[in-house]
Amino acid sequence: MNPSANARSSDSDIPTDPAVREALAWTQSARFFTTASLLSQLPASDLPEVAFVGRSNAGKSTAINTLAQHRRLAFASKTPGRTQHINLFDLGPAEAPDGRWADLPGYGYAAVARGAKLRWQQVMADYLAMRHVLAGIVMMVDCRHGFTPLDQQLLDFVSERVGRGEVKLLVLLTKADKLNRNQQSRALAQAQTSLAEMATDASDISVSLFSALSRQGLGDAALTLRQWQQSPGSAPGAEPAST
Ligand SMILES: Nc1nc2c(ncn2[C@@H]2O[C@H](COP(=O)(O)OP(=O)(O)O)[C@@H](O)[C@H]2O)c(=O)[nH]1
Ligand SMILES: [Mg+2]
Repeated sequence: MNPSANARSSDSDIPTDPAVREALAWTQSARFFTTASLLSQLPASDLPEVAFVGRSNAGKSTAINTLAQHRRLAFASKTPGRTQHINLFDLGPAEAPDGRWADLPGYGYAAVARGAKLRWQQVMADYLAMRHVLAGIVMMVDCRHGFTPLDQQLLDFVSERVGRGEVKLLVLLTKADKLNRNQQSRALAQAQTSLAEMATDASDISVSLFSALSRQGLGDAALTLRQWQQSPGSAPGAEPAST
């Protein structure tokens, strides 16, 4: 990846907040590391890892590519359900990566053969339950649909780790450009209400509107990911409460 490509944005796009600029420079350092189709193939690691999850077609690949400012880092496929493995990306300095992203297979795509679908849901479930370095989860949800039953199942599945503060959660309400201001506020309020049920004193849960098209929410998402990398909180009790 060519770092000078970061200067691509038009003037109005350049964030003035230095913290946002720094966070975006960091997310833009994302580069492909490796692919695993079995949990046992994942590298042993102590880098804080963030998993990207979402229903097929929710905009997960597009969100990753937008954060990374990279057209094809995560393949935004016209055939959803095709990415049936875990892709890992490294972040930070080339010689000393300081964070990692895991792009998990999208779920809920009906045309994936039932056997393969179950197997992949199991790989994802095992990853989310057992990956020790997992510091956070970014869930992409189409803002027009809100949480689907499958999204809700995944949230239920991770609620214990999230509730303990071991794993942080950011929900990106994607494709926000498809809604007007009022609809956006409503979608955000609804998602906040659902997520409030998961909140505990220890949890770190946030939700934000996001659009790859308008770049709405991009700076905030980058800031959150940067903060997670800097204080992963994977050692329970090691972190002071933030509120
Ligand atoms: N209007 C709009 N379309 C988007 C946005 N993000 C993704 N899409 C479209 O939604 C479809 C699915 O996106 P993709 O990233 O492949 O979804 P994935 O299956 O979750 O990885 C594609 O046609 C994208 O162009 C967005 O922010 N705005
Ligand atoms: Mg995809």
